[in-house]
Amino acid sequence: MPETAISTRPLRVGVVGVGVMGADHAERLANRTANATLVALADPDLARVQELAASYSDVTAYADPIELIWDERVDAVLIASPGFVHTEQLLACISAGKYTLCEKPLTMDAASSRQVVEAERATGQPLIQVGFMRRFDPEYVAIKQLLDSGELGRLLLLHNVHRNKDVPDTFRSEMIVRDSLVHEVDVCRWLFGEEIDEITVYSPAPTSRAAEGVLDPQVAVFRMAGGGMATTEVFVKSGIGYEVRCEASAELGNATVGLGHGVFVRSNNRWGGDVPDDFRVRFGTAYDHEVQAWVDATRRGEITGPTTWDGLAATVVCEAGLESLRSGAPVKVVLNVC
Ligand code: ISE
Repeated sequence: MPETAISTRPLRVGVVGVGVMGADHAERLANRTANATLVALADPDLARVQELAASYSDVTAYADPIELIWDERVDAVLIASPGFVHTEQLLACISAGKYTLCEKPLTMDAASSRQVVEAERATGQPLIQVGFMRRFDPEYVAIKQLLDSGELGRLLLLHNVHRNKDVPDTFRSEMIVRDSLVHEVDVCRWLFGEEIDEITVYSPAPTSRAAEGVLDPQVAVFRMAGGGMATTEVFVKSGIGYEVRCEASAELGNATVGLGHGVFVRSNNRWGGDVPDDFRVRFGTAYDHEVQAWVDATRRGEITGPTTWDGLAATVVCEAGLESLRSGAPVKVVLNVC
């Protein structure tokens, strides 16, 4: 067990990346996570990281994430930097023997995800959890338990909806696959309990609000290894709000999650209610549970959430999805055991 696994005092966590999610996780660790203390923040934007660090007590600000990772005061690392710097940072965490919670995607492509899985395996110890927070959302946990109980019989189909209200014009077609659809890749593997065998990504005529050249919305179809299927609409400039739903069709019935947030009013033949603005609101409880579960498991010297293998599997599916998005044809997913 790495020396950083501790159970007698609060876990001292360093957060890498202080964008939207990094700042959100820093606040969660500082104020709402039992048995954890925020001790360091790192971001190449030194002014921003210093300003955020100064809003907490005794938090060191680093411009270089690698320095934070090797800081002896840091027991464990939460990576919330952009995906394209994850490989270097994850490899540093593995070398330093630090337990890590890494926001998705694990890395940008299958080759680098494999590199991370192999480096972690060489230590003989799982160290990294991937931030697929839907697995910690009470509604998703409930549908998982219902499906696993067998009450609805065999799962046949999943229909997912993943809508963002808006994204900057820099959010390109590839990011819709790698940063957004990747969540439903994990949900489908998790709920079916099997791998994805084939992916097709369709792109209907884009919304007029889409930036030049961006294919938004997209519809992905997965064929599961056991013969089931899943559809996912991802629409990042939907203009509605943050809507994430999952509907499961099983042999003896149907179950849906994602409708129960806020107050849905029905009156005078009309219905309506609030739609949360973004994922921090909709999945706030899931993030709290995810970070708490990671802190608790790390203090026991364990990884209990989605592993690097789950991260690698999602990267491989997304890579095939990008090929399908370009060609319009189904692409076989080849997930060789490494
Ligand atoms: C973002 O990175 C997330 O992870 C959100 O959950 C997702 O809805 C959004 O589309 C991504 O950009």
